[in-house]
Amino acid sequence: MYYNGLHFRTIKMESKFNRTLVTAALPYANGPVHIGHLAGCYLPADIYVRYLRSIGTDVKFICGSDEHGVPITIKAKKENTTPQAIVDKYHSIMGNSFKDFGISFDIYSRTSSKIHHQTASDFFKVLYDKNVFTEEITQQYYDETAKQFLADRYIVGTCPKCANTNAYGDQCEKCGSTLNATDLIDPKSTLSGDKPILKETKNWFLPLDKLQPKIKAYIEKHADWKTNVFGQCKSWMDSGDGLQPRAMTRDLDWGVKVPVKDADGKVLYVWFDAPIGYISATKELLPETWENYWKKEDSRLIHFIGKDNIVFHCIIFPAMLMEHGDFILPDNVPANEFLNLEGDKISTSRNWAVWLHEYLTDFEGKQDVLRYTLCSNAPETKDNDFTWKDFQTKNNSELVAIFGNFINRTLVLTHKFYEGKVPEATIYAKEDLLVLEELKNASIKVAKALELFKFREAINEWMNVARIGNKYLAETEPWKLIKVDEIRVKTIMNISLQISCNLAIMAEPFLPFTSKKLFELLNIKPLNWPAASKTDNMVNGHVINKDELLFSKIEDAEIQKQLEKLQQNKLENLANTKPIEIKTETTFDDFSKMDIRTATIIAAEAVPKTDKLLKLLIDTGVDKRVVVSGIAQFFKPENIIGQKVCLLANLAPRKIKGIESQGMILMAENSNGELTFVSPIKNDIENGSVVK
Ligand code: B3M
Ligand code: ZN
Repeated sequence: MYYNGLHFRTIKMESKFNRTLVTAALPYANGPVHIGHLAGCYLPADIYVRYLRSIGTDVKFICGSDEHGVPITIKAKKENTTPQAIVDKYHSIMGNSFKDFGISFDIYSRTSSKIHHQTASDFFKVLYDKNVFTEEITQQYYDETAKQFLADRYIVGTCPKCANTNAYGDQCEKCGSTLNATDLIDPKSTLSGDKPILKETKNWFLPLDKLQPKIKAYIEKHADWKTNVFGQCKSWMDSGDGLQPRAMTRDLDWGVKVPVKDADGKVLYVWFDAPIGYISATKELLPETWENYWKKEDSRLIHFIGKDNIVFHCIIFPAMLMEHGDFILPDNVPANEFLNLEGDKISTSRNWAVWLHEYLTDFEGKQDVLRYTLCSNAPETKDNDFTWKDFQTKNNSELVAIFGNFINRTLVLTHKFYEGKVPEATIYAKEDLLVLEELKNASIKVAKALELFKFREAINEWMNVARIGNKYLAETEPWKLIKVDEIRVKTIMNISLQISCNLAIMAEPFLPFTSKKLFELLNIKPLNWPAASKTDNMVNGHVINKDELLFSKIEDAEIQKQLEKLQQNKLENLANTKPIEIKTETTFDDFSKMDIRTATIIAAEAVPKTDKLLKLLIDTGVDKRVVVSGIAQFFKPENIIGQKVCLLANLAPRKIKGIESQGMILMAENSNGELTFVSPIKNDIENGSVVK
């Protein structure tokens, strides 16, 4: 990292790249934006881009709505409307939220646009013509009433591994197993409720297995990626059988039509078309010059995403780009982990979220407070928690008490002593020179952290400048000194104004609204980053504007209101959860085939390499046997020893993770999916008693 007189650049950026394309994941247009989205990728991407603009990089910032795929069609069904109506509604809500929070995309496009359909279709055609895909005929579930093939999420059935009756066609959320739809016992279509039939269908697969060596070489060149990203890529390739072919087309009617023969009723897989959305949006933004950003080796491509999108951006999309041949590959993919809310996973369906549009009604004009909190607490290396209490502390003890306080004292004193005119610094004392030195270094420290995608560190270094300023004022006490040494006070106030100005420059990527306001208070045009290494931006005699507070205290009552709102959502959510439907009729004979006994858990341990499974040793009164149970999320092994249970004792034994499970313990599950033991009330009832 060095300073070349104009820009700060890392050696890498300076030597190789002349322009940068930054993308932020295209959010599904199926709901409004919440703080998890913002913290996960839009805020860090925006900070990075604003910084690059400020140092003079040729940069474009690309985003848009992801309007295809099952998430959209499912939402449409839920709201009883068409997919098009859903994407129209949310595309505009989301776009507005981003704008309101200062996310400075150069374009916010959408994948339902004509230009995108054309671009994605052409891209597929190139790979098809190059014989990249393998054609495979597979058996897929088909709903004869709804007359359509069923995507994985449209099929529910019983999990073959844990007997959960609500497992999806791709995954059982209870035991965490990855499934194929055809693994499900008793599959049902969620469209009609009917039992689907199996029907042959042809799809086109990207042979990631064959491409693995190339992809591996690409990943290994990027050991500089964030450890969470690099590690995940490596483990995808190194574990099990490595990469597997993946279908790039789907039997669905919502999406980009597959542009080849014999492909009626098929669309591109949403994860094939969505990343191409970055290309189409660039084309839309720059019809003449878009290719410079995508096809020239001196261009740098950076994808900001959340951790659940890593495989698509680091493996599948690069593989597509490689096979196409005309494009550069992503140079970095700085993915964040997840943000939780008050100790619980953010969830749209459970309404456990802070929605940006609601935040703005409650905290009008306070976008930067949220930006500050989310950045200084970003889930950069691990999942992190947003709490309203912490939000209040960040505002009151940092933005108000440190930054706001320093600026306010500087502006007020400048008006009081000099009628708002910047005083001249004449003689510098040792402590002045030290502060000026720290000020110059700060812009390098912040820049370096930003260039390494360390946004928490960067914003903290920025706040440190205000800390330095406060300490300087506290130690020199110009309000007292004015009576005895007017000359010296001029120097002190001049330096304080220089610090204020540099704070405004460096605030711009993080807190753009505040930066703008501070420049207005200082009565100067916004300056770019290189000026932050100078200490004479505020010119002698220049008149600043009347002081105004940049931040105000947030009271306990406001925080309480937010907490109550969340609590209310939780209650409403509980009230709205539908009772689980009664299964179809059965007979007494069927019931009496089941041998259910009271029993006791006498030993328990976690099954290695799983999150969900416990291996239990059960005393049935008749024998002692091993049962593998998917309850590890709810119970610690050490807490359930001695627990009385009911055991289905004549269930056919099954191997789970290599362990033979001989029976199943009965659990009650509430509508939130929480489990509790079904246990005889009389605790000393002997083991082996028959439940009937
Ligand atoms: N829409 C997934 C998501 O919103 C997906 C990202 C696409 S990026 C090309 O998390
Ligand atoms: Zn399961």
